[in-house]
Amino acid sequence: MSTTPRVVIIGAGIVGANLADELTERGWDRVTVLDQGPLPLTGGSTSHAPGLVYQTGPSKTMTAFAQYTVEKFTGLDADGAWCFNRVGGLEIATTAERLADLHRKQGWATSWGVPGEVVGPQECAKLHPLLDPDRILGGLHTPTDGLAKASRAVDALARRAQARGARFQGGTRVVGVRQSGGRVTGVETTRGEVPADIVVCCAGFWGRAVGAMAGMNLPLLPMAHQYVHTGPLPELAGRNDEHGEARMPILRHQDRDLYFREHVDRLGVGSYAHRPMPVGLEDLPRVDGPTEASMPSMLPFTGEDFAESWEYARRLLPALETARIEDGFNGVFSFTPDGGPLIGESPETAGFWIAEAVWVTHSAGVARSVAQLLVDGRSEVELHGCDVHRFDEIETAEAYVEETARQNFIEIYDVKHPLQPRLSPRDLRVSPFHARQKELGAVFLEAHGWERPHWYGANAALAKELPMDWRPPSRDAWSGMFHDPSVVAVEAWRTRTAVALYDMTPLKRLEIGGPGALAYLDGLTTGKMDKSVGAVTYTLLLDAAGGVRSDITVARLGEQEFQVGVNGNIDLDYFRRRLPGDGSVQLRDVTGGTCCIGVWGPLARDLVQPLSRDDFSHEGLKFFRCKRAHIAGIPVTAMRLSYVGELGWEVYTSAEYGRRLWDVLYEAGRGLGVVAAGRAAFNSLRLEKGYRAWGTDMTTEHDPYEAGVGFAVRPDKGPFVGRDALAGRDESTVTRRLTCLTVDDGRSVVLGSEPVFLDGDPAGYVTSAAFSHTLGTPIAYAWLPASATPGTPVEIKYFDRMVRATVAAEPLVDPEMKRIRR
Ligand code: FAD
Ligand code: THG
Repeated sequence: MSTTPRVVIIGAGIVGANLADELTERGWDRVTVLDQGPLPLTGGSTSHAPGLVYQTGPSKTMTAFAQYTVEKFTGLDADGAWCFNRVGGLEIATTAERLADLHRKQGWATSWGVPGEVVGPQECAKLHPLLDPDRILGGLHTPTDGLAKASRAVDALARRAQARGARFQGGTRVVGVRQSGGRVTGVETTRGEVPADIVVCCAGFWGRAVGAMAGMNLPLLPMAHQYVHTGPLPELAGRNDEHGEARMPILRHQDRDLYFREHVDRLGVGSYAHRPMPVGLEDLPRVDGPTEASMPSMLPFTGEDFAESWEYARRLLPALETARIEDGFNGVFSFTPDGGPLIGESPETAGFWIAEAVWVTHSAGVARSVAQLLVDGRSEVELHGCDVHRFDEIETAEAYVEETARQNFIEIYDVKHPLQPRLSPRDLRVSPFHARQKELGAVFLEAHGWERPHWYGANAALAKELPMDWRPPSRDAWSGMFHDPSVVAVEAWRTRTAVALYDMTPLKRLEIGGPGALAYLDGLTTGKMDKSVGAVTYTLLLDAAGGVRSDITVARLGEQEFQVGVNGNIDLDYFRRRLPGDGSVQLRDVTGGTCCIGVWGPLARDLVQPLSRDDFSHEGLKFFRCKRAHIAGIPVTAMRLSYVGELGWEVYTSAEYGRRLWDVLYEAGRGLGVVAAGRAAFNSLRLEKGYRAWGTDMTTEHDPYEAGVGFAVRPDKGPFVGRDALAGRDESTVTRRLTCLTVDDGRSVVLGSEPVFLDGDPAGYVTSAAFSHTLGTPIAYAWLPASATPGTPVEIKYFDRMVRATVAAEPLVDPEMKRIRR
């Protein structure tokens, strides 16, 4: 009798079937897959998915998911019939902007290990003979992309899982989730109760309803998307047999939001060009027995929404001029606020998991990661961009989800700049300094609903005062978007030579207190926590394999009172679910009720000390110490640290004093040359100083020694999560490293995710990059083999151009810490 946990999977679509396969492969054989629809064609999104698999995207993780889907489905068949047909992928450009973007995408492909090359119009037409080469400028050809036969793969996966002991049961709707003492115990269904130790919701676009049964508020919106089949095309006659279905690459025409595939002698055409069409679950067609032409996830075709797309399709593919649309439908699937999937465990009901908003493309990869999370406690592919807990509460509100998901639909194929802000909804969360920031002409970008000044227009007036060696070179249009080089130069210059105010309010901070707090923090972090009151510690959260889950700061404000600066809601969720059951530790997110100004620069002390009777001298408040104090009568907590690498403090106060604190500092700073400074300068300065940004520079895929934060690990302090996994590793054993680069020509700024070449071969990728105003040259950090030591020449591929760079010793600015510790 097996003793592995009893798992119920809700939903037998491509995600549920893959998960049953992955779990049973790992020896978990007590798996029951329930679906409200009949098997194997349940009537969910998978039942009608045309199955185009394009692997490459901006996200390394999503690309890795897709790569695994291709690999797995290539080795899968149902009675000899294929589950993956490697016809290749082709994305064509009809505008210069798109062609440039395909080069950028080719860079991602290289960074993440997908073969691909940008080819000319003639080559495109050779690959896809229906294309008229005169109507296109070129294309990105990715030979390992292709078609997944999703419904057949479900069948094949289900059979394989069943052979290993899994049970699949159709016609069974889950209507409730059972729990006891905060743990899931089973599900209620239309055919009775099914006990379970673990329940995984793979209910596709029904996910919001199923999640709600366990108290989860999933940020997911079902929307319709149009797909049609043409009638038979003479040009395709005799090309494909029924079995093979297709030979030409799957085709994308993103300038018109269209994609194409062959269905034997017909074409299928999908469009994202139409208006967003959110779907209420109550509006789904009621179908008794789903067929390929009629199922709950297929709404009636609204031809008028497709009319324009059809015209553009005909313009691209002349063969369509004599063709007609034979049938079409409005198919339903899931959208989220940032387009990513939703993976994770309920915060309230332990053992209730979700794997939602997943495309066929990523399905096997997501399922493998979920299986690894359940069986091993850790996914080999890092998941922070997929974690359901990455959203703050405001981002899960229904109105927010509806608006942002609609916008994602509209922008799905747009050329998107990495800094491009959403236009709406905005002004959801503002710091107490917001009115002042607006007066100073702040240009705001948004993150998790927060308005964050990127730079301040008012500082443009100081550009003429910039010393010659601080004047930045001009930039190419792309790297210069959402940027103002000379204003950012002013803000960086004043930070390094005078003093600047940075709004640090959006940085999430937690209050952790109680008799058990010290031991609790000690067990979860890599650093020594039992320091004197007033100590601040830069420390890491690791996973069980020693991967970096986060880097945080822990300030000991009292014997049993800590303020913890974290990287986002994932950290809050992590701390919350590890609270001891005995109530000895309390945890509170105090971000919204408080605010923070980073007061940084060589004149920071000249600014703050005259405003306070408390001692802000080097001796009175040393580096990485904190204390409660008053500034101009305002009660504050001052922490002596600086992510930009200058003398100064993070000054915290409660929200109602924020504006006064800002005004007092700004007024008193006038004679010292104070400026308000934004995130653009901030990012450049922190990179010069070598400070890592978690999620961008390092994730759970990296250990602290590789990431260059090994100094924060104290293996001798006693047990903590991840310690044993690091045994025997240190800086000298690493085979890859987060590496600092300077750009040779002094002017080519890259943005991140570009591939880096060593001796002519792709060897890694850029994480963060910026123009270093202090050095007067662009800089970047990149993951590279450890053999790339300082002085090694490398090349960064930026669009279609090779940018020469050199590995540098880091940090580039103030390695001796003279600026900070004085
Ligand atoms: P589903 O396949 O919907 O499975 C969820 C299952 O859960 C359903 O079978 C449902 O019956 C069951 N269920 C729900 N609630 C309950 C309950 N309470 N009790 C029991 N069972 C329940 N993706 C690609 O990668 N490439 C493409 O080319 C592509 N093209 C698409 C074209 C169209 C027109 C559409 C609409 C989608 C397309 N997609 C594509 C997206 C893709 O189809 C979906 O993302 C994917 O199929 C979702 O799989 P799933 O297993 O999560 O959901
Ligand atoms: N401020 C606070 N908390 C934070 C951040 C912050 N938590 C999340 C994130 N940012 C953490 N990142 C860093 C990175 C580097 C430093 C601080 C926070 C830093 N490092 C010193 C160094 O490497 O020189 C540490 C020196 C030491 O350990 O003594 O300052 O911005 N509150």
